[in-house]
Amino acid sequence: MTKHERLHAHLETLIQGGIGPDQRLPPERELAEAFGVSRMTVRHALDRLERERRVYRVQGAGTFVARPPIAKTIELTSFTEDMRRRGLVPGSVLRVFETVAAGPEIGYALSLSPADEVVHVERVRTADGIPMCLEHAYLPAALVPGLTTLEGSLYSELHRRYRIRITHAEQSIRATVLDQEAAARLDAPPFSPALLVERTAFDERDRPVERAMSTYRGDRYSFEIAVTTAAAGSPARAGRRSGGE
Ligand code: 16G
Repeated sequence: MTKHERLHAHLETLIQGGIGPDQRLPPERELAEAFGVSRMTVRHALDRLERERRVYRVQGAGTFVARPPIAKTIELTSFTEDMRRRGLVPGSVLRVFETVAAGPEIGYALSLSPADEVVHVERVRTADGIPMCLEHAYLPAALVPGLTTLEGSLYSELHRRYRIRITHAEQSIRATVLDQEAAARLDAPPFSPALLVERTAFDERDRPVERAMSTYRGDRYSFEIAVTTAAAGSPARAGRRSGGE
């Protein structure tokens, strides 16, 4: 092993567990002496680690081991869980509960024929009593026999009553404006900005269970998605949603 390689191997060992995150690496001078290389060589090695975000430097204090990135995927949560995690009290105002024909679009999303029946639930979702989101959810009626109304969490009810657990979803988010009806329900000015989230949710057997359109007030909700470079070695997607005032 050359001196450079020994220095590199030593730094790797330190970073990968020799010393913990946010702990300081030995000073450049000390490393240079210990490995019989110039300080410039040590600096180049540290520069590279810094570019890879495995260490960070603090002016006048030294070089520290970076925390490994938190590998979080975009979490699939219900509105109820989402709000509780933020310390807000979730609520719902049920506007519509009906059984209707799926029609072409909902039918397509749920792998049903347009004439098949779906349960349509329209709710205004609130956090600490404040309207956050207007939600239309459509479920194949055949999957939820006997469901005639809904109080509380839809996902809890699906699990409690029908043993259906939503495990994954396809989701899109886009900008929109509130039409007059949505604005009235969300207590917002008409044509104010909003986020439309469309979701098709599946259970563990990969059956489409729900097609939902959730319209969030643009001033009360944001989606945060953390992205990392491939070099950071973590999944490219991570995220969380934030809500509240
Ligand atoms: C979320 C889902 C919605 C689902 C609801 C169930 C999005 C964009 N939408 O709002 O599809 O119906 O949760 O919430 O994430 P619940 O279990 O509290 O009724």
